[in-house]
Amino acid sequence: MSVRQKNEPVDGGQRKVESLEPNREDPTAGYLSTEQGQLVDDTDNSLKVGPRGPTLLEDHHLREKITHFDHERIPERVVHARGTGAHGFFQVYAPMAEYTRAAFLQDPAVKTPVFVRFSTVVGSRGSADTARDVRGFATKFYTEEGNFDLVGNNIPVFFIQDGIKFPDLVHAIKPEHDREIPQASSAHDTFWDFASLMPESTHMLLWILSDRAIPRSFRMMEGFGVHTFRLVNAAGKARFVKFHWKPLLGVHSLVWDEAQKLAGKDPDFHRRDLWEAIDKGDFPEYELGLQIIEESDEHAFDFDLLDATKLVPEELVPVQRIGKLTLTRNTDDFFAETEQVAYHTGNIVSGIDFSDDPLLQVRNFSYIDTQLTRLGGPNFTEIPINRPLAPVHNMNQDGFMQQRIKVGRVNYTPNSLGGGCPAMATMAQGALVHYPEHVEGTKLRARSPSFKDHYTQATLFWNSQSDVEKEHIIRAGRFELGKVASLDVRQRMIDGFNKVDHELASRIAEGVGVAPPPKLGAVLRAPTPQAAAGVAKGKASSRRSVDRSEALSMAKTVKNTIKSRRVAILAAAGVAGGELRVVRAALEAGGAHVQVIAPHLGEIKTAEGDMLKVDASLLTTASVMYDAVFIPGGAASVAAMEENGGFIHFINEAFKHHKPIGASGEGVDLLLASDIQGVDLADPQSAPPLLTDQGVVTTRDVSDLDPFAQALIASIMAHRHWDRPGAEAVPA
Ligand code: HDE
Repeated sequence: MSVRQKNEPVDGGQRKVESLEPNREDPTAGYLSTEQGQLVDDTDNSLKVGPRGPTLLEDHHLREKITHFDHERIPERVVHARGTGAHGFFQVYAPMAEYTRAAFLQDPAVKTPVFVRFSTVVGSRGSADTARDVRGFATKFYTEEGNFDLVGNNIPVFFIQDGIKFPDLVHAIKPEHDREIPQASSAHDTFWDFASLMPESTHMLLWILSDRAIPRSFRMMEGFGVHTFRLVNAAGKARFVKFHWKPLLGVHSLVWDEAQKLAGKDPDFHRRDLWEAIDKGDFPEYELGLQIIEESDEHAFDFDLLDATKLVPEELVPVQRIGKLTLTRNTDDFFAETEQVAYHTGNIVSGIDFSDDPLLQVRNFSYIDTQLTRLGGPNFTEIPINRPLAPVHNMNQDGFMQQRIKVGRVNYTPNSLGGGCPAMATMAQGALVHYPEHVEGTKLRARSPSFKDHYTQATLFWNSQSDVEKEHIIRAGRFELGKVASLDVRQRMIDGFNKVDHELASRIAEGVGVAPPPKLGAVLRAPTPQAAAGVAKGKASSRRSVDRSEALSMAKTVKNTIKSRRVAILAAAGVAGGELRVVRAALEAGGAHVQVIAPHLGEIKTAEGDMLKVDASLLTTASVMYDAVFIPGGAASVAAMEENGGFIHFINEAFKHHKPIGASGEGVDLLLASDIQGVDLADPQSAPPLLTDQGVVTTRDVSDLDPFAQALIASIMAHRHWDRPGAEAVPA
């Protein structure tokens, strides 16, 4: 597109601004104007006395432009400051009337619009996406009965049981107060000091140390409502419910070394991944899952349903998948949409209700309160991204930035001058009538005894992990505590882990200069009798629990697709263009996104003599940005890459991060020149022509590359190949 000349508006000089949707506008349409609508003749030079100044105060356009700029920032979120959002829709699979009267969960033909914001918790707005952290997964459903916000995380439990501890938790985990170090990291003294004194956080700590805290993509992580909520049907019958999001691409993670490197190479890794996926039409999909629990089963488990440090094992209450969320549209205006969206756990619709979880109860106060500061006043509900699609009629008025112009004299109820309106709705008409829960008790500051077992589910999580996942938890523990200067804190935390599992604690201890703890007898880890009594209300024999839960491990997640996986093809001048194209076509047919990486941008000449477009220069990219790598043959190409440490490093790193690697023809020689070890590579002398070993696929025979491409695809589906003893030895 040619650059438009000054005084040449795209719309031919019409001052009408095309509205794409209400509240959306195209700033490039028409002539440049001030906020007051006056046309501007020059926005490049301030008004001066003579060309060398001084500048005049009467330059209204200048002052307005600078003033507006000066006020562009609003306070970032206290937590979850770093995030990214997308639009989409939700559709239920079948009417859910048996369980809930919520209108948006009845008709499979209805597409309810949603806006989802994913986030990290600890870092500030400009921090890196790949920090070890919980991810926020907040969904605003714009239902016909008003907005329902499911403000969840990608981890099903939380650090604390009572919201009154939230400021302490957040103060401890954020950068340390006196020095504002470290950014977006829990690996520091104040966090582990707090955590080691808060046994209730133990279960969550295990999740945080696991690979769940370093997701590969927002598109490949689960979501959880965390708290127990209620579903209530039209007859008023209530059941408890836990909300889940299940990603159709499966649950996949990065490795920690990769996550740290990405924080430098591409701090926007997750944001970019989501944007590009939606842009390319790879719409992220998640099924909404419900665990429904009869009220009569409130005390049937060996934990309290109101305790947010506990999950309901899927083996005890299966997750029913009842509908699907699809993200289909990127934002037009990051600030107006992602930054200004205001989620609130209190935003529910008729048929969905709260439980008495003391964490949820505090959240129901906090979210609206925080918006008053963040968005500057009570009218944030009128900002387009927050406005419900359902009509709004009420007597709220005035305040900063009021957008509505309310007509008439009547601004109170009851009234007769306004005909008694607006009228009150009934439950049958969709009014948000709260579940009439019966409550009674003594006013006191206390924690229920049924909340006191802090270790059983931490041990359940640990026992449910695969060996590889356990190893990653141990290493993460060594990293986190390894950054803690205080020996007392490290010691106390090892003692805490010892109550979860002796091997876990001893192995972390080994890495952080703490003496291995003694093995504890089972009795020390069991819930106190008081706790057990509190849960079961005297019926201990009926309490349900499990020792292992497969759903808590990522090992058996979905591994049947390469859709949207990023594959790097390494090439230089003289590359075997035929090999490259055949394999690329097969990968793209499977839905992968393939990029040719060469020493420079532009084009390279293939061995066949034609020109091949380069997608990225080696300088601007890195193996950590890709899921897999393929090296086609071409003697000159491979010789050039052998001379370039950058390509060798690329391969070393991909191997170290357990990624699928493919090489054909002379491409195998580049693998031989790298530092990868412990795998068999196709060798013209001794090995079979096509060889797959620990996710490394090689062939010398390039006459028919189809079997090779299929083997590489299978390797990419597996996501990571953990069974590589040589990976740790690779210098990268
Ligand atoms: Fe939040 N949380 N939170 N939180 N939270 C906020 O609200 C709070 C908790 C979660 O993308 C804040 O608008 C308290 C659990 C998400 O905009 C704030 C407590 C879970 C987001 C707040 C919790 C969450 C927030 C900051 C303990 C998982 C980002 C800015 C009682 C179920 C939403 C804002 C977005 C954001 C308070 C605990 C999830 C300060 C007091 C548990 C996904 O209001």
